[in-house]
Amino acid sequence: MEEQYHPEKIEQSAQTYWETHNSFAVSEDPAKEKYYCLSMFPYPSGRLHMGHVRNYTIGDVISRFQRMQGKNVLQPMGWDAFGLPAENAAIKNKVPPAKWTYENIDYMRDQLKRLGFAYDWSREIATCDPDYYRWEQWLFTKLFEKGMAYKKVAAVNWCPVDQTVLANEQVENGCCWRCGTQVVKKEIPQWFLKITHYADELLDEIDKLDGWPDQVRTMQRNWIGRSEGVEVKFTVSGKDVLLKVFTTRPDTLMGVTYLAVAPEHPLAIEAAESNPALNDFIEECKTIDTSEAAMETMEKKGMDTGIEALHPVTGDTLPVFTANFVLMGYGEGAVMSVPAHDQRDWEFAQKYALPIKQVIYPTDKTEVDLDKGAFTQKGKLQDSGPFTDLTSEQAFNAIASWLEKNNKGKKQIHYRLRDWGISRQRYWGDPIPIIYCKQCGNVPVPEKDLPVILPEDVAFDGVGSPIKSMPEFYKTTCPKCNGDAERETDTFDTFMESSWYYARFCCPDNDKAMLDERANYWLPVDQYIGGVEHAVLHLLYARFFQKLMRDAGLVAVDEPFTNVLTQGMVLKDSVKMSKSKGNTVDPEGLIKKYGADTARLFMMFTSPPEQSLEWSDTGVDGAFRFLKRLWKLAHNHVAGGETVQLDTLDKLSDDQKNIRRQTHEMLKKVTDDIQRRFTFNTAIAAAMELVNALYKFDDKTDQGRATMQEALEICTLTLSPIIPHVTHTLWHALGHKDAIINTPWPTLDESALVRDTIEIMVQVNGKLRGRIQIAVNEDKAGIEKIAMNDDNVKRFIEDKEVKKVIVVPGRLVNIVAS
Ligand code: ANZ
Ligand code: ZN
Repeated sequence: MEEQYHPEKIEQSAQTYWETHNSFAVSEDPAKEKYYCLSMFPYPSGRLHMGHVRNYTIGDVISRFQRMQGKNVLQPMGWDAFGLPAENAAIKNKVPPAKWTYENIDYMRDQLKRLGFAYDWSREIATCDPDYYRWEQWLFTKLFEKGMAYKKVAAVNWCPVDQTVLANEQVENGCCWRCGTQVVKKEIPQWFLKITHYADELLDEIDKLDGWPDQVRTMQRNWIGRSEGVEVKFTVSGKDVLLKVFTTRPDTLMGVTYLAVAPEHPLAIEAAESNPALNDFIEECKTIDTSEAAMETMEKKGMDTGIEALHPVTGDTLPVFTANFVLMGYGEGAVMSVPAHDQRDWEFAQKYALPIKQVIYPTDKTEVDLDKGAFTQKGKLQDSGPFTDLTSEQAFNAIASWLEKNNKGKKQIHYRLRDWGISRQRYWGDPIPIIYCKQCGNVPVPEKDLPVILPEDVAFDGVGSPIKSMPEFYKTTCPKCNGDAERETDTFDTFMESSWYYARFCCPDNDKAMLDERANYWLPVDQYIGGVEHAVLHLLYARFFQKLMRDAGLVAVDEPFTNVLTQGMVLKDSVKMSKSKGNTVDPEGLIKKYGADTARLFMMFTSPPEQSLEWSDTGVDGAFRFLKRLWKLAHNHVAGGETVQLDTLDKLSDDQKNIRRQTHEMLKKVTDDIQRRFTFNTAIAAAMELVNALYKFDDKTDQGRATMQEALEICTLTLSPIIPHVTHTLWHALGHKDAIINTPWPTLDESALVRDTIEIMVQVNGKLRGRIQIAVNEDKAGIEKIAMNDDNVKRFIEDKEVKKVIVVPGRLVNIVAS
């Protein structure tokens, strides 16, 4: 064993060993307990960033630990390879997106290998590979046949100058990122997946996901947003039409003073035909950002449509407004406005001088000041005709029944969740496998003709997708009637590919089917690790796909991920490390200077995985110094030659027993910290403490060296998931032929934990004056004698008279003297 720690050399040799021995390749073994550990795969942007290093180190430590527990561990890796950045880079560097992507993959794969992650590389997936995306196309055609995929007209961002659709990221302050023209909404036909069909199941099963962070579960619940309410029908005066609204507060029905419809609502559009001002207002609303965040903060505006509607109970006439905050896509695209009890309606009523009628009062009868704002809580009803004096809860049911009986409404459940729009008018994505035929309509590409391959060798200028102007791509014949037809040139949202990659990792080589029985061996993923930014969409879409695949008979389990860990951010100077902040530290420099083990150790030592991690140069240095210290300790020990077998405890000296106890205490703590709590930082701290104790333990006797040998072995084994390279070398240096990667986790020796002496405190007149070691079975008289004989204690009592000695066994001795 060399005297100096040379990370580049030993890391290289450990990696070569793993590669030549195929150390991380796994197959299904029914005799072994399986463990599937997955980290969110990266977008191949070009280089790894610190967030990746952290994410993948956490996953790797868990995987290696589980493997040492005897489990059959699958840890795969791949590339979320379609998407917009490749198109941007293509414009900038004049390389086709495919070439750019594959080059990045090659570079980043090397970086991952350099970090020593235990991936089964034989399962690598790149989602832009036709062998992968063909199955997504195949599933889509099945979903189309089942009615789970459908087409409807929906709005996109459109640049009138570039004549192109823009992704949300390409709209900057409402303008086109290329030419600065104001972006407009354009209605075009697009494909949707019926995620709403699974809304209830997706919601109900959140309760069972007890291995998920609570925060993520709450976010998913809110995103699905189930609300129970009532659909109320208002008659439009002078017309034979009904205006339907959805409300979660039917108890406030008697306080409705006006109605409001979305600008795209048919009633508003009809009224605008004879009202130019209204028409202008509706046009103006089309340019606004309807994202949730924007809707919250924008100024609430509206206009009277001139239409009147009749209150279903009183028959009073109510004005119908159109308002920019009413969404066409939610409920019925219309609301009954109750300004006394809804803050938004209240502000609107103030602005347009509409009446405010209080119908709910607080149960504790406190005064309500409607000049200050709406009273939005539930309570009891007043001025509500037949419903007066009911509680809000009673009124909910009473009013719903009344409406139902009079055919003016019914109870209804609404979801915030919308069907998933999956069409993108981009080039670098999975082509949607549909053929348009004038005779036959939308025809799915037959299985035998899949995949529809995306041409990769294209000239890409960024204005429009090249396949939209490539007749050799889109001109085809109809699979049904053989007539001339055209292909869909839109591609799938790239969230599609990341929604099922976890399942494909189980059988990536199957060229006959999307999934096979191997998926049932490995799924669900036991531990999924990734960024909290994916807490809603990605995780929800993956859960949805699991159900789609289950209902297509491809997999058995209902949920894809048993446990989810969302790792915290990597910060520098307390702000997120990011390109836009210009405060990144390149992992490559770190690895070059210190080696991968230092990078890994720093990541795991600095904070527990769910908390943010503050970058620190001194922290990195500290991690490096520890590795050198560990190396030197082992070197000094190994230089003394071979060691003998460790004797039984009763033959060891107190110091030797002490070291054995500390060693096994550390083993116990590290096992628990990693397995149950994922607090790798405290596990490492325990190992560091042991190393400190071992430096002080200078016992060159045979049993002394045997004690040291055991301590170093346990230290090496327990740290090996975190710092796999240096421990690979140390393990051999400690005399083992077999590689540490094939060695199980050490066994705890409970007997080594037993202390035969304990330390207790000795007080004189209530002040701590000494600490004594006593045998655990020492009686009170014996303890008293030892305490009185302690040198320091003696100094405090020698010129005094001892009045009383109180012995609290196991804890302390208090001597009262004066
Ligand atoms: C009357 C009312 C009175 C309401 C009151 C609330 C409080 P959630 O819970 O999110 O489902 N609403 C209904 N459709 C809408 C649309 N298309 N655009 C904007 N707002 C809409 O919200 C349901 C509530 O949101 C409904 O209940 C309705 O306002 C409003 F004291 O009706 B409520
Ligand atoms: Zn046809």
